[in-house]
Amino acid sequence: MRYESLPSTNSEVARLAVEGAEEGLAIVADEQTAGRGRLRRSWSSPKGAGLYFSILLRPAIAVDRWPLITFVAALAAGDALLETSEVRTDIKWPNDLLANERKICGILAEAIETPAGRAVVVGIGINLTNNAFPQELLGVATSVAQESGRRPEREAILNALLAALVRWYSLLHEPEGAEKIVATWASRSSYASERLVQVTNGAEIVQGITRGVENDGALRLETAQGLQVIRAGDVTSVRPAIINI
Ligand code: BT5
Repeated sequence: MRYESLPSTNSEVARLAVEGAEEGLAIVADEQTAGRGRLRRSWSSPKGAGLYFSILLRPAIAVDRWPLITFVAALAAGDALLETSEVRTDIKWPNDLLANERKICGILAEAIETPAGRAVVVGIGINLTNNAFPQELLGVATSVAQESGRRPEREAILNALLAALVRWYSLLHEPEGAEKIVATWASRSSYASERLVQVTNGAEIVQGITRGVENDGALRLETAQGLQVIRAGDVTSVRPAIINI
């Protein structure tokens, strides 16, 4: 379903899911007036400047594997950008796609209760142009137009995204699928291992070196206090301190 404008495609899919919509219901909007990120943050969604997309999933896998749905979305969006626009992306745990270290795509997976059981709404926002970035995003965000040097082809990106989502989501339901998804995800993420990072989760801040991901998508972090398994938070890269002698 396509809309010119919606507050948030995730909210609309969630509303229809509660009314009984089936798995695969997908919504695209030209603009969002209240696009959301994680933790009540906002997702800048000006008209025509991005692909704002959400899909309803009713996964038939153990709930402890549901965090991998974010990985499925990141792999699918990465495929779509490479196949259609020759834009290579890096993945920052858990859900950001970066091109040249700037955010080109954000993913928001939300679990919801519906009469037909628990479901997930997966929202994907891909920046197509830089045209309407607000001031605060200028240094941290990028777009398909900027990275490819070409006019972004929204329909081609959407079609490739849908096809890639079907591929990776089907794999998630196969034996060994989760392991393959985690391995591919790690091979596409410069943050997955040997990276000095800071993880912020509310008031809690830890620093450490990343040591891969668990089979449910949690990040292993080697800190001064030992190995920690991180399930939520924001990761930022830390440059090793240069010590003057
Ligand atoms: C995300 O959250 O990155 C998830 C974004 C999901 C957006 C999609 S669009 C379709 C669907 N419908 C919705 O309402 N949402 C989904 P998070 O990791 O919390 O990052 C949010 C932060 O990214 C903000 O606080 C800003 O710093 C930054 N940001 C906001 N808009 C951006 C943009 N267009 N491009 C790059 N960075 C942005």
